[in-house]
Amino acid sequence: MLYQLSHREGQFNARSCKEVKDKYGQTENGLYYLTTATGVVYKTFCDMTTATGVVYKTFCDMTTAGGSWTLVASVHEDNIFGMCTVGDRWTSQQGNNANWPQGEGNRANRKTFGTVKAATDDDFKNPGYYDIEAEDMSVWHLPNNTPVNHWNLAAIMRYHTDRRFLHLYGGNLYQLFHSYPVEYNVGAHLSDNGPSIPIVYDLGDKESTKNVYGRYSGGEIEGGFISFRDINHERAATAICSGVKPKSGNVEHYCIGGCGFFPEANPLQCGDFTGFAWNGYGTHIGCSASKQTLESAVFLFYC
Ligand code: 3S6
Ligand code: CA
Ligand code: CA
Repeated sequence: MLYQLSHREGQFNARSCKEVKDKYGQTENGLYYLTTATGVVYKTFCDMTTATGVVYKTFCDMTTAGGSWTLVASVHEDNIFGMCTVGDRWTSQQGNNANWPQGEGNRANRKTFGTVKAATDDDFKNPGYYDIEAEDMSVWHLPNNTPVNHWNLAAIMRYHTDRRFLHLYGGNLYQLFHSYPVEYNVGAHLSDNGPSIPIVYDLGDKESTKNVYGRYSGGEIEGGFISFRDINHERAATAICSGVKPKSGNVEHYCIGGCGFFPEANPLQCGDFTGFAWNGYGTHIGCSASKQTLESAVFLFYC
């Protein structure tokens, strides 16, 4: 399917792809401009003005499960050998550092970065990440450097949640990660992990999810879930375990993002894709994820 990119740009005043569909009847997948909520800003007690929303462009998936899904972020590993160096925006660009226990902190702040068209080439975080009040999430694993008009076909794993779990966690990941900070030494593995939510696969299944990660790691995970803020044996926290619920504390091999400090084999596990190349680059043996996984970005959508 080829998306038409330009004719509809700028036409709507919508806060999410759901509004683009529900209010304006748009049903085509593609790029749309969205606007964050307008609100009252108090300069002083007596002087208030209306803040205009922030306008940004992102991708809308109008078809999956009959929903309208807004792309709010992508997590991309630019260099698995760069251990918390430039490009590890979701983890830390400041090195593997115990004095930097939350790393960049970008999961729980309003900083934005990247562009929608480069979302398979670099990290992407738009204002929808914190602005949209959502119920469910959808996730696509897309090979690096895939152009927008091929996204639909190029995905290697796709799934969504359907239980409105985000209601329980403040309506988006910004709020969820406030409740479950991705921070070194915040708790212990398994006992202090964040929520694991059942998923419905749109491409892939429980078994193929195990093949996404290392062969040994496959025995440490259960497919069919998305999990948040999972902690490893050394008390390092990761952000998202895509497609899996961890059964052990070696979460650095199948959970992405992270805090600013990973004690084990310092600094080998620090990065957006943490310890995905633990037993070699793309080998898929031991705890190494497959090459396809290593060279794919993880797209996060809200509905
Ligand atoms: C093949 C991967 C097993 O898991 C890893 O090995 C894990 O992250 C480490 O904590 C562990 C030791 O290096 C092996 O005992
Ligand atoms: Ca990155
Ligand atoms: Ca480990």
